[in-house]
Amino acid sequence: MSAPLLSPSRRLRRTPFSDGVEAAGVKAYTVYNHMLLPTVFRSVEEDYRHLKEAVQIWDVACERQVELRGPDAGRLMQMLTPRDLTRTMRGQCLYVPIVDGTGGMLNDPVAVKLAEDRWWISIADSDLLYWVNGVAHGWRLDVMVDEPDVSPLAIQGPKADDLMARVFGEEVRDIRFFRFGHFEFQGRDLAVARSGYSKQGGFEIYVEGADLAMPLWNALMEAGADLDVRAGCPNLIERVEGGLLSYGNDMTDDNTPHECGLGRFCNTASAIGCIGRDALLRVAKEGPVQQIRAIAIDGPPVGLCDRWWPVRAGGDVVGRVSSAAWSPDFGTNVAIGMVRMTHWDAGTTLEVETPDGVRQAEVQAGFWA
Ligand code: THG
Repeated sequence: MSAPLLSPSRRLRRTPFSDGVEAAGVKAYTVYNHMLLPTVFRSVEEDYRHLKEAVQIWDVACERQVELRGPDAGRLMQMLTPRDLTRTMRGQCLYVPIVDGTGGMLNDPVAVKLAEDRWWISIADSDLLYWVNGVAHGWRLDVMVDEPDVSPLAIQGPKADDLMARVFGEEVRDIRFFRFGHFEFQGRDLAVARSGYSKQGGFEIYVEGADLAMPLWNALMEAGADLDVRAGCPNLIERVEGGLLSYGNDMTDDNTPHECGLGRFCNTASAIGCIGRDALLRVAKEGPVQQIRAIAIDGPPVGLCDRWWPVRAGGDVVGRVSSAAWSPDFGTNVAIGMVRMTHWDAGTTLEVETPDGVRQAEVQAGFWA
């Protein structure tokens, strides 16, 4: 049986790169921020191998930007996150948990500080714009909040530096991790950051203006022909190996940043103004009772995880698996799950209820890559 198709419509937004993605033979999409996000080009395993060996161009326009502009932009940004932003400089990107009044995760975006009075929040898959607008209005802040015409294009893989240098000049090699600089393409200024949703290294170009999208896509494809550049996309296997979390899959607004293992991105005590601060300070005293773990699942390749798979010990449910894939490089099924404190130590044996049967599994000391 073949999987049903998704019916296209205006509500399911195409991206400024969709023509290029389709010319490159995209085989499957998912929906992210009401927009198309490619998930497969050749096969998930072929795409994975190529990502680790060469360089890929990813249409991640679905990482929409929530722009904050105005005198209260910085104040608003700090209200949204328990990460202390006081020492953040223009030109920096920051991975920031966004929490509600109960300390529940609303999103886990990359915040981009363009100027003292101008930020982009490069969001994961949730309608964060409404929350941010609500906060701005509720507190009568002097700030404009909207979604500008900005579409990120990621260049990922070990040959990303070589490809980018050909299009933007040798100076791109000097961009540090999670920093960005301004680079020119066809006379227009673009923010180019060293970041991206893989552990293979690379860049993200914040393409301002949909009219620039296909010219840039084509320029990169032409410049990288001899580097075996291909269209690619965030790769399930590679991101699970690397422990990159997916909002809506691995965590929801029922989870605190600490449960998600994002405590290292929180400075709750000094994040004065953060809306969830009091709630997080209260739960921080006790510590989380469940937390994200890397889990190895025994046996042959598992199928796609499109619902939480119960995790048991003895007969008791002690957690859930939220993302899983067969890893060719590690020779096991790699997975991300939420596990109760009583069973979260490395080496603990678990049973995972997958759709094709119960599998033995083991809590890992850390992610694979
Ligand atoms: N880039 C941009 N926007 C994004 C993503 C991105 N929006 C959606 C989604 N991805 C948000 N989620 C993440 C998750 C992980 C990381 C970035 C965004 C990430 N984490 C690194 C890690 O965990 O190793 C580094 C974090 C750090 O050290 O600061 O990169 O990918 N623009």
